Amino acid sequence: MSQTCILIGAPVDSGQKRAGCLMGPAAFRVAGLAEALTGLGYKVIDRGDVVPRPHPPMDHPNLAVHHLAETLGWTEALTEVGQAAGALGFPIFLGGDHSLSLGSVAGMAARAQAFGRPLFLLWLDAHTDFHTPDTTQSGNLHGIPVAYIAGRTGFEMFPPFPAPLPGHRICMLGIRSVDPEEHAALIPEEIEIADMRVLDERGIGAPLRDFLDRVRAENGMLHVSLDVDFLDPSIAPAVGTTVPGGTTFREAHLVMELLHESGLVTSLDLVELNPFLDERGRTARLMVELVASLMGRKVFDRPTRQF
Ligand code: 6HN
Ligand code: MN
Ligand code: MN
Ligand code: MN
Repeated sequence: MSQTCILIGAPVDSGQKRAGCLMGPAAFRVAGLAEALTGLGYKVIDRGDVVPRPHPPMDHPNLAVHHLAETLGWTEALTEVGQAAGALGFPIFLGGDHSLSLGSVAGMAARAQAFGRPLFLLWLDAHTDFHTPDTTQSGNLHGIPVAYIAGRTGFEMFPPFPAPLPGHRICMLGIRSVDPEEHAALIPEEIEIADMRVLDERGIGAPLRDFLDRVRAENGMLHVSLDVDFLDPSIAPAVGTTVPGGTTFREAHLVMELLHESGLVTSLDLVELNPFLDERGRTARLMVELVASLMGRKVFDRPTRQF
């Protein structure tokens, strides 16, 4: 892992209808993200909040779609900022709702392409976010980023995604809410979906280790996108799209610890935190603790082979 972390504030709120995610970057800062990383020995550069590119208003044949122009403006700006930051260190995108991943992952894909390495994606979420602008019923564009990343058609108004990811380079953990249109589109895909049933049966470590083996075998770069609703609402209430039956405190930390030990992670999104819905900052603080685990905090420093 790179020794410099670059914090990129992405106060995106246009991908859904419940205002508040725009306060996310500030909440992560107040919860001590930079201090946690510095405490682990990293150099931290906070480049402040990104400003979306101005974009002319745009309609979509699917009349449910809203804030398309704003989403395009964010996508363009975050792609550019992400790619530039990725040349300097380990980018951490502070969301903002999940539509920010349209830009963050595009930037990381462009960086991986420049390095001549394949990009892999770990999607930690209750949802698959596999709609296109044509299939979304809610019209909320935080529900579309994985389809863009995987190269589905229906994104002609967006910048072409740099080197779309084939399904075998995408793994989803924590899934428990899939719309019928997403389900139909996912069936023929090779995307690995470890939904909650799989995690109940196999535990969370096994599918993750399998995926990490594949990343390693191809010398891949790994982007992790962490949606607050990956976590059970009882421990992480500050999100507009809670779904019961999410991952526990320890399951989430184990994911982060395994990711750290793999040494494969090269960028991170923290998304969907809505501080307006939080209880005294507990969700923001939990997210910061999870980042600390991902970046190397552990109770005992024992060799991996002991497990
Ligand atoms: N997220 N599938 C639902 C929709 O409205 O399209 C929920 C999307 C949730 C988005 O997890 O970032
Ligand atoms: Mn444009
Ligand atoms: Mn999501
Ligand atoms: Mn979600």
